[in-house]
Amino acid sequence: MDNVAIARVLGQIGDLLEIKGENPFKIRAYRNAADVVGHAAEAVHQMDEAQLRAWAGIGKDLAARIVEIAQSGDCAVRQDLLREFPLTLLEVLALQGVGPKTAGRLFHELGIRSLEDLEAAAKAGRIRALKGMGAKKEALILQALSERQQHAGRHLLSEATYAVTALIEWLRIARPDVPVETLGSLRRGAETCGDVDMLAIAPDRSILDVFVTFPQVERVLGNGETKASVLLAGGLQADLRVVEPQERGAAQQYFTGSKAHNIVLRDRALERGWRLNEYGLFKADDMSPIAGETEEGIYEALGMAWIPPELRENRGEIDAAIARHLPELITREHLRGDLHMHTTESDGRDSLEAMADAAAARGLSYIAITDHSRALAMANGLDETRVAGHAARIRAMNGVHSGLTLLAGIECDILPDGRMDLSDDCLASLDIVIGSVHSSLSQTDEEMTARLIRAIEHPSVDVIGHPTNRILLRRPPSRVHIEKVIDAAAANGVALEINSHADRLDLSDAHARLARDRGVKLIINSDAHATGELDRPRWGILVARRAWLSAEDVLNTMELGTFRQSLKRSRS
Ligand code: DGT
Ligand code: CA
Ligand code: CA
Ligand code: ZN
Repeated sequence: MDNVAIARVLGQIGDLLEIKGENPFKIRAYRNAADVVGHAAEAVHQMDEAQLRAWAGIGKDLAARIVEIAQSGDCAVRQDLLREFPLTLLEVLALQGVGPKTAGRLFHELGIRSLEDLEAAAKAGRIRALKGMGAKKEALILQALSERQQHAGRHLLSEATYAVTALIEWLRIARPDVPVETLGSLRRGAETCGDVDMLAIAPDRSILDVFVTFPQVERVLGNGETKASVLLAGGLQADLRVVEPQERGAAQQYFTGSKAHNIVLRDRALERGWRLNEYGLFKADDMSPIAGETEEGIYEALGMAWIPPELRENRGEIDAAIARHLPELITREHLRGDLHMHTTESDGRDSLEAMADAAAARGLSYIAITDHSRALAMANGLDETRVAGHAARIRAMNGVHSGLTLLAGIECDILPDGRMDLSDDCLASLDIVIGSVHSSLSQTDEEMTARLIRAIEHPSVDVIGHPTNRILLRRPPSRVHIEKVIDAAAANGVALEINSHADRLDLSDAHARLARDRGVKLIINSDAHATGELDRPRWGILVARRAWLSAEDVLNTMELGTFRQSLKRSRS
């Protein structure tokens, strides 16, 4: 089991203990263990109890539990708890506005075991009858249920990727001779995915039997001659198809999609008297094969260049491929800097020194430390005095790592009326300023648009962070007239962020493409709150590629000198 999967089981135990009303220290111990394991750089399944006990907060018992989970996928403590509470109660707990106390009461007092039970009870008005709940709470639960319904069955790109990485590793260990790859929305880098489509290239179906025995399989949905389907822990469905080498390209092309892209290609084949399907490209009259072993062969036969998967959405890529004018897409290797990260000075988990070490280890040539400003009191945001001290410490770190430059920055709150949370002098004294909205998210679109434009017009704001504030599958983007914001950014030389936090991916691919088309530069940032999160730009890069961006569209691909000259503060 990989660290994320082990952390999920530990987190579930913490949740179940809390529903049960167990000792808070015990609950906290499991939550802490989930956090530590989930963020660990080492593969926990390769560690023994003694090594685990060296970690803060992991005692003898907990270390034994973790080893048990890593080896078997489960542990006796969790099984005991599941005899008391159904696993589906955790879905009730995960609902916006339902804490462990509420979940426990719903279970004990109303016999609610699942989301279905909860919906029935809320609709029948039985929740308001509980002491201290009321009609308002009941309405909130119904609203949370309907929001959940809209996202039902979709998963974050990052979560699906972690699950599939572990699954592919499982297959590789058992059958190193069989190539396995991921297709569908995951290969296209889409921000969420419905199910995972996988392909194995093999002469027979035997790998399917390895696939269905993956320890994180919760239920086998089917295991046939050429395809098997499973439901993984966390509710993600994965399909594995087996094809022979001569069909590989056709299967890759077909199951990568998107459906809209495939339909246009299929029509192009039909116009030529050909057939295109998951087995190959054929002449319609005698079904003799034209292409199918490679994707390139299929695209070339249809008169166009091979198209990167991220572009396959029928948004102009087919005409561009025919004209041989596809963009040279940005890659991870182009990124030289990361301009948005937090330290223990505000709400980060790691120190300034640790963040700099980690950035240097990743080969970055410049970073900006951008802790929160005072309006985010919850995050221990900085006032002007603390900003000055912190900036001095950041700048004093220059020279510690040869090849890494640290910029003193801030992620300054944009107040509800569009003013900045820190004084003009303070902001002007820094190397880079990100302006971000973190409060009053439910403003009207007039208010939010005016608020962002006022920030964009501030002389010291260089970047707008996570411009729409969406949380994927949880919170819709704020209401904002995005084209007006983009045009204001273009007019003022302000860059817009692609925030790589897998829950955010904000700007979205469509908005980032629009911004580029209107002359705005983008910056791909990690928004890391811990050293491990400096790897997040892998998700932001996918957004940028889906937005058709090249390296020159993204400021932090530039050398430090050019980068700094491109910021608004040095242009005016
Ligand atoms: P998802 O799973 O909702 O995130 O999105 P996809 O794109 O992975 O869609 P999925 O899993 O339903 O199917 C995988 C690919 O298979 C899809 O992108 C294109 C291809 N495909 C599926 N159904 C059809 C179809 O009816 N016609 C054509 N031409 N292609 C299809
Ligand atoms: Ca899929
Ligand atoms: Ca599928
Ligand atoms: Zn932020």
